Amino acid sequence: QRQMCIETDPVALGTRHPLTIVKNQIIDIFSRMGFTLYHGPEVDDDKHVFTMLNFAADHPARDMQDTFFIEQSDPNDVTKNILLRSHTSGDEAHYMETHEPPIRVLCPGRVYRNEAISARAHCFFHQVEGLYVDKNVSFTDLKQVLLTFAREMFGADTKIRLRPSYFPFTEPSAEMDISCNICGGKGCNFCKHTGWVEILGCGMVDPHDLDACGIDSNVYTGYAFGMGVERITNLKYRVSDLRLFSENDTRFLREFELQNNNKPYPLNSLGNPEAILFIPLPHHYQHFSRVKRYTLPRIKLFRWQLAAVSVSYTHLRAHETSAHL
Ligand code: 2U9
Repeated sequence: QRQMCIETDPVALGTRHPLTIVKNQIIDIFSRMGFTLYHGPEVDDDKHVFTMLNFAADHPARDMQDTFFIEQSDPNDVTKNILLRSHTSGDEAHYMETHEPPIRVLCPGRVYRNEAISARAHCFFHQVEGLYVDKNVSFTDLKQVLLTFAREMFGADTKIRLRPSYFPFTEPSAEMDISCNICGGKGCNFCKHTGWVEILGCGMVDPHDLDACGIDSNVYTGYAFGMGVERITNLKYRVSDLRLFSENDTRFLREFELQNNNKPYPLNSLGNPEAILFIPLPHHYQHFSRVKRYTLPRIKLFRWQLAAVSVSYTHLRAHETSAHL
């Protein structure tokens, strides 16, 4: 009898990527506050990424220096451009076009910006943005939701502070800091002795965005927020070099094994199991990369730190009912 199967060594299972772990923690916290998930396209049109979000035709973000353009069919009309999205806000524009309020949606995804690659910047990163549109949505609602998020993510003692800022798509706008999770707000090198570290941007949705997406701004108001997953991950795990996230170095990825234990593999909004390992940048973007080969820096992450985070996360899950607003 012929042997039909070739015996092989067992295939080692990968571990979840640290950015996936943190993205899932963010999704988990906001899901418990009633946000649903929506994934939009990474290659999108100017209309959804910029025009509907109140970016002026000559806004610098529309510049070739900042955004990767795929196609420019009409040189006289920027709104016809096809591009790699530079933020996930276009997803919310797509969602608002096709859904009636009340809308409470969370849009995670990869975004692209034309940056020289270094330890502190990359030509792509990951965002999670949230949007809530309904009658009588106020800045107070936004503050309470973000305070709950900060406490769940960084510990029950975390304080928040909002500073006025500017974004084209929100008015008023703010940047949010949390009390430094290293020194507890006393001041250290990490927080540059201020006691605070910035974690996200937010604001009330500009009425122009609502109208542009077919929602009557005389009836509805909304808030929105956006955060970089790399930034939140660095705050939690102190990854010293952004490039570690996209090199697929298993010595780095294995540092997060403990975080993968006993967690189910969730399905994304398309019903597919999410990618466990990182998908490298497609080759046609790589000529933008100015990264040189370099030796792996010593990873400033110790087992006891991971274990400590696991414990606080388990503790959170045990108390999740208290998080309902
Ligand atoms: C619509 C209207 C408003 C999403 C928002 C931010 C503030 C923000 C940055 C955080 C760090 C991007 O990753 S980052 O560089 N984001 O500060 N994002 S409000 O506002 C929206 C989105 C969609 C229709």
